[in-house]
Amino acid sequence: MSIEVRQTSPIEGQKPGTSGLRKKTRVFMEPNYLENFIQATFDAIGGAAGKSFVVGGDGRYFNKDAIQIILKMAAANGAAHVTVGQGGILSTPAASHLIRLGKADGGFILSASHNPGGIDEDFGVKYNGQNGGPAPEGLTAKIFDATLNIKELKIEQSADLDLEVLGQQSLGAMQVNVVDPVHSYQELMETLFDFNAIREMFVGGFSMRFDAMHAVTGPYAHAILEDALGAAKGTVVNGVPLEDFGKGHPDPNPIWAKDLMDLMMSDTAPDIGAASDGDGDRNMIVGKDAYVTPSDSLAILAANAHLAPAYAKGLAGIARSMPTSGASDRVAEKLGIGSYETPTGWKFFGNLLDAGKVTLCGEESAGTGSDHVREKDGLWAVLLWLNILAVRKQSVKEIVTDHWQTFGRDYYSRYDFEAVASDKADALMSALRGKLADLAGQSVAGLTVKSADDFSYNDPVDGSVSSNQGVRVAFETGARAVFRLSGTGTEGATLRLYLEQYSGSDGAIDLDPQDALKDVRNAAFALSDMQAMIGRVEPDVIT
Ligand code: VG1
Ligand code: CO
Repeated sequence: MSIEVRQTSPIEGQKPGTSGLRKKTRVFMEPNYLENFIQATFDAIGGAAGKSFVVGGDGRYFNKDAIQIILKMAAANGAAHVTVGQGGILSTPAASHLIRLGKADGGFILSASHNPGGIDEDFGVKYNGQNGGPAPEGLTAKIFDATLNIKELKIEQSADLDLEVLGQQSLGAMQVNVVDPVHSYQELMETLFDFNAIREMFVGGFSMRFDAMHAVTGPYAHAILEDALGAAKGTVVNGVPLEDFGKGHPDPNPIWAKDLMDLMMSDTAPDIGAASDGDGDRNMIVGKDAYVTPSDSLAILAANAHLAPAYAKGLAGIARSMPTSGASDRVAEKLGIGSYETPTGWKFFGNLLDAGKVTLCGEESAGTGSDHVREKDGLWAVLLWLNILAVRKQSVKEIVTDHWQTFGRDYYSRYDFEAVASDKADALMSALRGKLADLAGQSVAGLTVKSADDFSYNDPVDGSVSSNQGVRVAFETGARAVFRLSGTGTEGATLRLYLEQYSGSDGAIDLDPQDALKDVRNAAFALSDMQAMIGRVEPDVIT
């Protein structure tokens, strides 16, 4: 066994986005592309010598090869120990848990989440720190800086390890432990929720469909929902992780999980439908004839979390990303606890969770989680819903309606404009930014602007400031429009327009969301001059 010290040079564009570095798979497969980024990460954290890491991914194409490379580089850089999921599989929340459980120094999660997988699709890598959470902006900046200054990388010259065999192996002086990807995660879930109550509910005839979308949650859902909780065999569909996710788009929303949506809107709908994304950190919840928006789901989970053992003592506070609707703020206010608004991306919740300021966090993009790990967690959200349903003994629809009757309803929808030419998307955003200063008080398409700004976040824990996090425009009618560019795409720009309209508990709560959002949508199109700026107002995806 010998260590190769390979001369290399910087590769442009290795700047981590909202959630790690995401590129076309073929780009990651180019000589030294992945290697440079991994070495830069080791360099940015002050070296790997003597440290321990967790490595795993969502099983997409190139996952296993990438893991072998990372293991050999960790060994060559002097790491003491690496824990790997069997077959290279670890969901994002399970990886976060293993980092915390084993007190590792950090971990590499290989995933491009909900983006399609395959040699012609997307791949990604993300570094998480000691708390189990995504590297904060300060560290991703250091990693990027290191990619620009890299001169050499170190990699062990050895045969590939067998990642199918559980247990200890060695790679040079480094110990590698291959673990069952589900086991520790399942144990954690058992400490959080009342498995007996959920089991009884299934025994009583409660029915469910969980769509794993051919992605990483299949093994987790089989073990937890069917084997441990007694959901009927066949509850989990598309439950075997495939390298190309069955050529699908493993994004749990009404568009990409259409089969599940159709079932839930039909006469044969089970009591609850749920789905998760590529790496298992997102969730979709849908009742019989009742799709629950992620923003509402966060608010409803917050209002009912005390019904599950882990949260019986109440919540410390609730955090949501800026584009997420204000529904959870209303719950926090009623509970008399803090509410926080952070930029998009789970990395911004880490400090609040570590400082004990919040217990639950959520994003409009189908991400919900708590202080049990430092990532959003798809199955956790599903289990919390099941626990609440088991205690309240009501349907999903009844619980949602009751919530709206108590708190009012935040009509919500996100419009995604994909593959927009980057220069046009940038021009739209900068034109908008240029208008913000004088916008308050003006009328746009019949709505009066209450406030407008480019969101800037002051982290209350470490004092760091993150600016230019999205343009938000609030109207006197209780409506809000938010504009931002995606930081997870791999081609062109994706413009996201987030629309929201609050209707109080005495107002209408049963409108079609697209009708309820008509005025703010028109105002958003007018304000951004969208047709002229990008040549269209028809989004590719509406969620
Ligand atoms: C998107 C979502 C964001 C989420 C991020 C990572 O980012 O909007 O809420 O945290 O994806 O989720 P962006 O920059 O494209 O809007 V995942 O499940 O892709 O790790
Ligand atoms: Co994800």
